[in-house]
Amino acid sequence: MSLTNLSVLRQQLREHGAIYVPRALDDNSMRLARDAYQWSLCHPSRNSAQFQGTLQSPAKFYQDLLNPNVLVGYQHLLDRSCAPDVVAQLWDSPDVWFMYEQVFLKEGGESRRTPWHQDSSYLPIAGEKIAVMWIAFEPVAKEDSLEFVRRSHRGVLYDGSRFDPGDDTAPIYGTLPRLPNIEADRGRWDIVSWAVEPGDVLIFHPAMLHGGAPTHQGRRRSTLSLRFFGDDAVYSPLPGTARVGDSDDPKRAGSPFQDMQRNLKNGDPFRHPKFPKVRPHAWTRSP
Ligand SMILES: O=C(O)CCC(=O)C(=O)O
Repeated sequence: MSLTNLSVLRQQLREHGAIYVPRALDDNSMRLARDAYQWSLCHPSRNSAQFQGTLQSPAKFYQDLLNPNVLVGYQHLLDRSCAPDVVAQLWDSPDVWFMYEQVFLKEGGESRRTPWHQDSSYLPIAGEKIAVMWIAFEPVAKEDSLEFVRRSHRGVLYDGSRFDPGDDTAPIYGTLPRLPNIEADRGRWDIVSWAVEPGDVLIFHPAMLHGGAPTHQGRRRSTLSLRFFGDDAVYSPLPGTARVGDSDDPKRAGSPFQDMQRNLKNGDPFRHPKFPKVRPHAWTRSP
């Protein structure tokens, strides 16, 4: 597997923070990705959530992430698909660790947007070699796709979004700058998006401001986000936020992030036995 225009893709990922990679995943990799996605739907974790469609519509907007048994359902994908190799090529670096998965399903009418946010607002990790791979299982038109504010990974780290149906910018911590209302003033922002076909992927740095378009009547959007990190990733607790990894956050209790909060200090290599090294193929997998 080798990517075309690799040097351009590498440069754009570094500078713009998000790229479209056509035909990144071959048929076998897509089959493994579908199997993993189905496994997630069949094995909801306690992090799974059903968001309201819009305030007016009952459409489905389901997500799940960080399943503690993910390696049962995702082992073949991580081991035998080319997804980690794509990331290794883009980083020009052989070492790739898997952090966690996230599945989204929007269908059944007018679903709400995925609010603008940065994944980094939820994650105690810093580094250049961190990537989210967004894989869509149906063709997605540009206007129905994931959107990004170009170069925002070099800008402000905003507070997380609570995904409050009444206010996309409602903060989770109150200690970081509040998210701007990008939807209210889209012209002010350098927004990019791409149409994708199954096999194409979007890859972005988790500090990128991004948001997902709504889906409409008769449409379904099922997507899988895989999060990887590389050898420069360090533990970096979020400034002024006690919540990530806190024991009083039920979703995080017992999660690798909670262990890290106890055992790592700022700047330590970002490592945990639940985040296995997937390339080169020397698995250090925990049961
Ligand atoms: O697919 C979506 O609507 C949102 C995806 C997303 O926010 C992510 O993968 O981080």
